[in-house]
Amino acid sequence: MSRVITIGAAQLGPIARDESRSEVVERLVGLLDQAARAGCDVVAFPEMALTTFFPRWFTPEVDGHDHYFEKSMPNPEVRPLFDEARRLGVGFSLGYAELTPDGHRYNTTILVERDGRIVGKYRKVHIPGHDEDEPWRPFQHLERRYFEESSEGFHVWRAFDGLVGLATCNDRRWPETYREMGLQGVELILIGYNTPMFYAPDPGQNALQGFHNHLVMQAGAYQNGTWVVGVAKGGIEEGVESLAQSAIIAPSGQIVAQAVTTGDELITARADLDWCDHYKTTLFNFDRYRRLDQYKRITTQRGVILPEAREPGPEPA
Ligand code: CDV
Repeated sequence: MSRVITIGAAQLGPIARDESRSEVVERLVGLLDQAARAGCDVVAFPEMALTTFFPRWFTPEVDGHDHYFEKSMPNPEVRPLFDEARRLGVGFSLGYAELTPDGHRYNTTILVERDGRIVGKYRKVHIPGHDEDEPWRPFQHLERRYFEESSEGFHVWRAFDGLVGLATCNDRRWPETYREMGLQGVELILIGYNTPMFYAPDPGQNALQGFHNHLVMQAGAYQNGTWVVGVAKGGIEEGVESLAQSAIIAPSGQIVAQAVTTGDELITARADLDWCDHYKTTLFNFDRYRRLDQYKRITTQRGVILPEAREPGPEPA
């Protein structure tokens, strides 16, 4: 049986602070319709795809942005997207801010199958930024104020005739993200992101945003023999410019489709999930070549521990 599926990445342009959920969902439905016409089986939407990226503003109370959070999914405003997905037979991933009934806030992404069922939920593990107001910055990145770090880890689900995983924005920079899913046999990882072009702690990195974005996702794809989709909310949102350059990456690490605008744009690619095996059974045959006993620091040590300084002495023989 052929396991060739058509994947879409539905990049979004800015979402204004006062744009309603219904207006945004209309945009998402429009992209989903385009995806159906292009023959897509699954479409990835960005991180926090229903609202503006609110962690750029400080509120004295942590619940000050709760109106941007979803208390249930699908809720009545998002329902049209699920209905359209089921009608068209196109699945999707969708990022949003989640407020649980017991008061926890997560940066969440769900995976929805072609029949409109939620088959996977991932809560962001690597939460970047800071948790207090830092007025020296031109804008804030208060994800650590408004979201908890999830302790639920990385999952892979059987969906779309393959093995599908989710990750969110900053997760894509960490090799552990991909390897955790690689060790579950992942064949397709869907990643949404909001990446400001201006990085306040070290503006020297600004010019490299596009390079770093593709560098980490291409490496993650190749080193784990998996398809990777990176999908942006790009453009200038409430005065803050964010990276676009959404991309679909093959298990070889090659980019096979890339967005050319910074606004709402669908890109697609035909993806042979069996192509993953070329890498999973050769260079990255984990079972044959990984050296577990040599990697202990990876799960037992968080920060860097430098080797002890030594007095200069004779060279080792
Ligand atoms: N939304 C994000 O996770 N953004 C981070 C920024 C703050 C560096 C990212 O890794 O793109």
